[in-house]
Amino acid sequence: MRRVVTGSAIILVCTLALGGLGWIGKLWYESRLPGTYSVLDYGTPDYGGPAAPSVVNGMSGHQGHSGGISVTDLRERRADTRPTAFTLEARHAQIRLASGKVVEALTFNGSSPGPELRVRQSELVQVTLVNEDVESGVTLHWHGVDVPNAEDGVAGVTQDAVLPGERYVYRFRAEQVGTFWYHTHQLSSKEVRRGLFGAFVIEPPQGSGRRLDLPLLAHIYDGVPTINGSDVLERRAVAQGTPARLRLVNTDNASHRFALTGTTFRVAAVDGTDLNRPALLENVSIDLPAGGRADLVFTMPSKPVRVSVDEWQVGLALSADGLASPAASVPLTTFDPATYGEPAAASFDSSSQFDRRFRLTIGKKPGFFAGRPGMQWTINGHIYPDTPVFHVDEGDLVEVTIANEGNGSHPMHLHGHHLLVMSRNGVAVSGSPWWVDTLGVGEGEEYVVGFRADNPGIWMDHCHNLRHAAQGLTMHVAYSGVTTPFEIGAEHHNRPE
Ligand SMILES: [Cu+2]
Repeated sequence: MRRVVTGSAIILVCTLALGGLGWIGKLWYESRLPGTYSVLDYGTPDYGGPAAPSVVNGMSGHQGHSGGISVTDLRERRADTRPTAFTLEARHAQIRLASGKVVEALTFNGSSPGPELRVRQSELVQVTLVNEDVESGVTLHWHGVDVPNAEDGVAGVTQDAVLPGERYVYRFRAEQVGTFWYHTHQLSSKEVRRGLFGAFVIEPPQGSGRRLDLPLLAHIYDGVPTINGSDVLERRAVAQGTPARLRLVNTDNASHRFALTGTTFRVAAVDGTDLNRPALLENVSIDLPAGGRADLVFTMPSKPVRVSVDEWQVGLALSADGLASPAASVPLTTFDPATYGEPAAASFDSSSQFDRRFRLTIGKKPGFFAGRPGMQWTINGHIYPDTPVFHVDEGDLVEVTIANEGNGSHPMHLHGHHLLVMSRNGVAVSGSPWWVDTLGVGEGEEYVVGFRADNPGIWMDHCHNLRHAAQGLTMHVAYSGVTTPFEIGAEHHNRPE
């Protein structure tokens, strides 16, 4: 009797094991990606309830060619003025940091960060990208600038990667005043980390009006923390009474805590958008998600002030004689944009009639990503490339609930649009209208955000911890009828992440 039971058990176990192996084999098989594919060939279509789609636009890149509009046609039309022109040459270079450490970097024009590009509102910006010797190819993405889709710089979606010896011209109108940055969007998890980025500032037509106006880009090269490419405490002479604007930019993969000590200050803008009636702050630190920005304004006091980041020794000291070295200090109280400033009318709010409502839930599950087993990032339970495609029509008012049920925090970045943050963990935003393009979503947090679908195209929506994005924490927002002739892979080896 016992032998019969044991025999049955063995058969049952074997059957389950074989079935399990078969199931795992199927998951592996389905996770493999072809050498070349259109991003619209994959993805789980989502039309956003409760509104029914007015047009069923589940067209893939293949089916959508007839009657659709190509991303290449979505460009700046008003080219009536003479452009403000820049050239950025991507090349390998050795960079010697202030401490003497040498970094094998990828640079624009020989430096990293690349040159600061500064223009005034409504100028026509023209940037010629030249790839001298970056073998894997390069593009330029204008982080936070809601450019026409053809200028968005995503390899395999809006253009081909620019290979060594090639060039590519970007042209767009600078409409938004604020602090932005540019970076490559080809193999960005490797190329941005190694140095292919820089500051992009759009001033009001009359200029910024600040005698000290300085972008401060925090980045880690080869494990070495830096600000504007310096790994020591930089000192600068600033006269008392000088109006100052510090444009904090986090170009790193992790979120960082910035501090300005020795003075009171205001957070004038977040992600390139001014805040309404920002209050005076003191001894408050500012957490910036990867890719995020904040502009701090203050009047230079008689005593020295200092910018610090985390526990880094690197920093910026400002004083009358330029010699002071105030100690690093990062206050424990953290700036909260959800309650800062005063409410003001925005173009819509949480009580508006939304045409589409989506959920974007970040999680993790065991499975295969590109043929490799492991714990994988998921969006709404799907592993890339089956992560959702949010389909929208031009003009839609769109609500997205972003929930982080995975581990760690995820700086979610939607291209081509700004998101109005309406609530966090069920609590309505009570301060200034809070517009973002990069929203740090902490573990267990849930945000409700909204945007107007007013910039047709195929747009990435991804985690700006670029390592996570390369591991599949990426998806797309696609407008009805928009198609792309570009493909991931292909002869330009397009790989946006
Ligand atoms: Cu992430």
